[in-house]
Amino acid sequence: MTYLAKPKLRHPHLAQNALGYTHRDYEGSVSTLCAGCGHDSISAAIIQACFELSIPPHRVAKLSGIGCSSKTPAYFLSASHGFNSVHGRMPSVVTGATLANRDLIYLGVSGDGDSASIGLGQFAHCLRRGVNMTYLVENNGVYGLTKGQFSATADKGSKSKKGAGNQDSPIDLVSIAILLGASFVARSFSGDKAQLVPLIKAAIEHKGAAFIDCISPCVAFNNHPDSTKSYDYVRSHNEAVNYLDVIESREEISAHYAPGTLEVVTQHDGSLLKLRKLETDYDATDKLKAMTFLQERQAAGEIVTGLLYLNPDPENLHERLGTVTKPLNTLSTSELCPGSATLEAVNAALR
Ligand SMILES: Cc1ncc(C[n+]2csc(CCOP(=O)(O)OP(=O)(O)O)c2C)c(N)n1
Ligand code: SF4
Ligand SMILES: [Mg+2]
Repeated sequence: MTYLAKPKLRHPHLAQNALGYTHRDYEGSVSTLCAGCGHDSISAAIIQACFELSIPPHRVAKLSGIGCSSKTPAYFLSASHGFNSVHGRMPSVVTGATLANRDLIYLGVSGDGDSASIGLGQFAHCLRRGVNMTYLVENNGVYGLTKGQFSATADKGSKSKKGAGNQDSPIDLVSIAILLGASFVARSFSGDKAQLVPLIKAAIEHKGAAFIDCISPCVAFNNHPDSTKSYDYVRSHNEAVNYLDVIESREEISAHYAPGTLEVVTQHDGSLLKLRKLETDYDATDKLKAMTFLQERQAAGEIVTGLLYLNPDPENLHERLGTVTKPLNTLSTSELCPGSATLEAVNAALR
């Protein structure tokens, strides 16, 4: 992968987080994507979210597939673990990694081609199994890296840059994610950092399968007025169901949030999500209503953004499988090999 290293120079008075790290400590190499690509804005939001959460970069594992979107982990968190897998196969690699080491924070970055076309099966099984991760799709409706063919999220009738019309029905990843059992499902827009950063923070804090579909215009192949993935279209058809802020569990809830205007949802790990409701009275914890609402707004040509569904008490893959609580590489020889008596008991149970 081509990449340009960033100069080490930094302003001496950059803001520091609780760990004493600056923004620069969460950056990666210089992006080689097209100027104006939505994916770069998403990388910036990931950097901001990790900085604000004061995450030690070495505790993060960032994994991806193949595509312009899947190249982006090179452009953030250079001190984190990284794995650039095969096209559409990021979910199975994350599943294996999380089973081997449950203590890392897993961030899967994918594209609409990577997850809705070749990797649809992998996407489905990862979410239905409740893999504890943040799964982020940078959705531009095209295969950007291979020069703009329609992906499975492109709308029926939408036109390619060369004028060809798409005949197939689109796949709506957020609807599928809710249906499959993801316990945190959100949609956002790369150009809306104020909404995207808190959503990424909340997804990272969530202890289950958290999915974010982020509309991310491809300025090279899909940013014309007829495309629902263009900057202009999303800006004029965006209906935000809620504005989200994350209150980390180690901080007190500040008093300046007026009572009655907010809904605070407590997650399983004690972290709190603060939802500012609009007049639609949207309830993110009601799965059936979330699905109906999505279908209704979609039929009206609107793109609903915000936290669309949340199970505040999620169960993840480790709980379902009853795995050991320690990362596998920290298990001692006696834990790995409990002795002949235990082996004999296991064998006897199988006879
Ligand atoms: C198995 C396999 N099939 C096809 C390709 C060719 N290929 C590379 S990237 C890509 C599509 C990427 O689209 P998307 O995931 O939407 O990412 P984007 O570039 O739009 O961000 C394709 C088809 C490949 N690398 N491997
Ligand atoms: S081709 Fe599209 S998706 Fe790829 S870097 Fe350029 S603008 Fe971004
Ligand atoms: Mg794409």
